[in-house]
Amino acid sequence: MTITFTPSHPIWCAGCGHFGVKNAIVNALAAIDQPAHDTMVLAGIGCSGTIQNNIDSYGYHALHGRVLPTALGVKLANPDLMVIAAGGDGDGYAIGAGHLVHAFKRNPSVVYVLMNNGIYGLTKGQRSPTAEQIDPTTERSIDGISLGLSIPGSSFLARAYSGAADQLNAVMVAALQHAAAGRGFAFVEVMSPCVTYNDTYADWSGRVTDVTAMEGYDPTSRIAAFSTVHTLAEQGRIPTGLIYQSDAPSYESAWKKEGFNVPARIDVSRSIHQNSYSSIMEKYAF
Ligand SMILES: Cc1ncc(C[n+]2csc(CCOP(=O)(O)OP(=O)(O)O)c2C)c(N)n1
Ligand code: SF4
Ligand SMILES: [Mg+2]
Repeated sequence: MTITFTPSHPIWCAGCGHFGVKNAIVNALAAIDQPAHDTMVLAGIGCSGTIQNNIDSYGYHALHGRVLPTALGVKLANPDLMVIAAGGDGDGYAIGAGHLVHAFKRNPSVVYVLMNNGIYGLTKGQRSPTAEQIDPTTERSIDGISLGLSIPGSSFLARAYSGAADQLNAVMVAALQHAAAGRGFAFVEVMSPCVTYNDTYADWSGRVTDVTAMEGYDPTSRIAAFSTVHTLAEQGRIPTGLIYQSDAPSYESAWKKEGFNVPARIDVSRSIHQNSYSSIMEKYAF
């Protein structure tokens, strides 16, 4: 198999958290032996939105906030692909928030990696929906994990931190395995500091708390996950790890039941359509 796309080098500032995210995706693809020619990475607009250029796979740069519907379209067209959507907190929690809600609800087997740096990095540091760190008195931050937990269809909710590579790698492998097994939407929020406009490494390093290391933590209990996430948040902690995983039915399992004809498997050879093509041409011929 000839791979026609050569990944380019990232263009991020030295120290940007997005490097860790890119490495984790590359490592996880290798860990599960995922072939590049069966992998599609799509990204939104932002510094985070250039990540698909740096991964050995097919790639697509979606409109700002529209990476999830585009990724869902790819999965719908060819469910055999590993589809990874990626983007920033602006892309996913502001302009794209409506799509995120419905992705949780539909539960397609797509991995979504949201790089949270609390700002719009690409456009030079405006506050994003998670900008609590900039001015805690004005606005409170959106919590994507709680949002996911509040929607019954959600099946995989995890958070990791670019400054903790081992945990990030483990979470990413689990997310890819969840999607590869057709278990539904694998949401990974990565706390990914922007060293240029909102350097949160020191703050976050002291606050991240791995729930999977907590004695008796049960990631299959939605109620326990809600309780733990909010208890930790009230203590000023940032809950990380595989927070929730369920067996909610995936979007594709519904198509399979209905006998949905997957576009990628439809025979589009000219001969199949020759009769209808000829009759249309006859209609318009002078
Ligand atoms: C429709 C539309 N509105 C606004 C913009 C301007 N814009 C470009 S990137 C961006 C936000 C980027 O922030 P984020 O998604 O958090 O990514 P980061 O750069 O922080 O990784 C915005 C608002 C745009 N490109 N398109
Ligand atoms: S501006 Fe911030 S988010 Fe963008 S590449 Fe630089 S450090 Fe990363
Ligand atoms: Mg951002």
